[in-house]
Amino acid sequence: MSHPFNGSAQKMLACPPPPVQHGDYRAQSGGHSGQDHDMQTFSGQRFSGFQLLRRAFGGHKGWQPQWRTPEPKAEYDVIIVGAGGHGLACAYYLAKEHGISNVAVIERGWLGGGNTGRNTTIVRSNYLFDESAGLYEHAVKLWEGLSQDLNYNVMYSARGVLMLAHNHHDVQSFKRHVHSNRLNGVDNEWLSAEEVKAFCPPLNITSMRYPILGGALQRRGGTARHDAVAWGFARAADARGVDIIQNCEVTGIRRGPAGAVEGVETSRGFIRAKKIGVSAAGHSSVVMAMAGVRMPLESFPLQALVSEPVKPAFPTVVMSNTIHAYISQSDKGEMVIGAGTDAYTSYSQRGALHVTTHTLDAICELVPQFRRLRMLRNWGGIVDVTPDRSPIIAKTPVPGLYVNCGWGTGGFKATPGSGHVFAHTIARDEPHAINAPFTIERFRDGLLIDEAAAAAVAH
Ligand code: FAD
Ligand code: PYC
Repeated sequence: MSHPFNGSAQKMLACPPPPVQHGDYRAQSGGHSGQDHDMQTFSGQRFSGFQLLRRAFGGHKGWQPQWRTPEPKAEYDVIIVGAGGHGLACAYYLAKEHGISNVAVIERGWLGGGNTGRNTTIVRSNYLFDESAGLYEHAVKLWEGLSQDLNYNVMYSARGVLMLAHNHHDVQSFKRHVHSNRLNGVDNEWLSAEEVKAFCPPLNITSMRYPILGGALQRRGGTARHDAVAWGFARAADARGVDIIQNCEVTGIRRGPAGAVEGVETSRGFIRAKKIGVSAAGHSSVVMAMAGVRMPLESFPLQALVSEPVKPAFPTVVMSNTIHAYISQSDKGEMVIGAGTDAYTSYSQRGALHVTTHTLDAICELVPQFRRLRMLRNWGGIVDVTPDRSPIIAKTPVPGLYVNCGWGTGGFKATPGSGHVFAHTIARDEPHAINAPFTIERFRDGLLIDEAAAAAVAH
């Protein structure tokens, strides 16, 4: 599958490299031994306006590949299963913040080809409970400086996320979120129907089944460029010595006589490690079962679709739980649209047609002029959903095994924050204060973090 809504952004970002063999550009850049080398000295390829100009005059020849294609080593300090944004971010922060760079990220397909490359890129932190506000706000703060940190334009665009209220219950629920968010230092504000219209003029606020009564606006919310996030973390992790092994499926997790992990069986042989972090999204329960751990997860297909590209016409991100649709405009001009999961569990990366037609009905009601838009393509991803719609980022009952999963329909927004606290959990063998509540045991102990309402349209 190609990236679902590839846009003009790619022209601004250097494209991912063709695969090169281990060593190819280490030689060019004078060798590399891990954490001693920062991105600049390793690849000699920091991106800047000056570099773009210089390369333009040279016909754009000489850009180096952005990451290596190494052969797996026999042993690593840490293995991360899954090269989505979360796994790559974790590897990056392991190297950057904990000095652990003897790390492999093992990916059965291509990096960023899972939900990271299939999502609709909404970023926000307007969750109800203190625990979630802490986690998602940690991520938003990292988003705000991420392009600079990675030296890679992840195109974080704080264009606002507006959640529409269409009935009395919505009004009460969103006002409760606004108050709760503000108490937690998270920006969110209530807009009247007229203020909603002024903020997003294309919206039809009156002549519909459920007229818009107001909305909750998080101005710092918005979007980021999904594939750039995967590529930026991959490049930065690779530059710090992390091996990203693509086309390598984890088929088993080997445990020793005392129960601790010893390494992973893969389609390219056994790889030893005393610590394994699983970040496999929709397939988390499958991978965890390899170590004998049963997860409280269900996996569903979630779909999205994009229209033909048009000129800038939609200024923000709009979500409506009640009529069940959400929409934003990509930088290329496509309307990026989605709604809920299919009603049945499945591992098929496609979904039912009636879900998309229902979504488009709702979009035509919200923004009547979009009736004239043609839809270009749709796709699906497999999302891993917990009973309380909050993630799990935790140690597991198996020594040396850690898991980051259960993000369901809403984990893209958390990518840097999740990677950051998961790296802490693996490096220190104890959770960061921010992810301490997000255990597996909460489903046994009843300490749920019920974010079904904040999970919004998609659940
Ligand atoms: P992934 O990117 O899926 O990475 C997991 C990787 O693990 C995959 O690449 C997979 O190939 C690999 N893997 C699995 N099994 C194995 C194995 N055995 N061996 C090796 N590798 C393996 N979230 C938001 O915050 N905002 C949104 O607007 C939003 N919209 C969405 C729209 C859609 C249509 C979908 C499907 C999801 C959406 N999400 C959204 C959710 C978001 O995409 C995910 O929560 C997030 O991207 C998960 O990131 P990840 O890195 O954990 O997973
Ligand atoms: O979590 O904001 C979200 C979201 C929107 C669409 C899918 N997930």
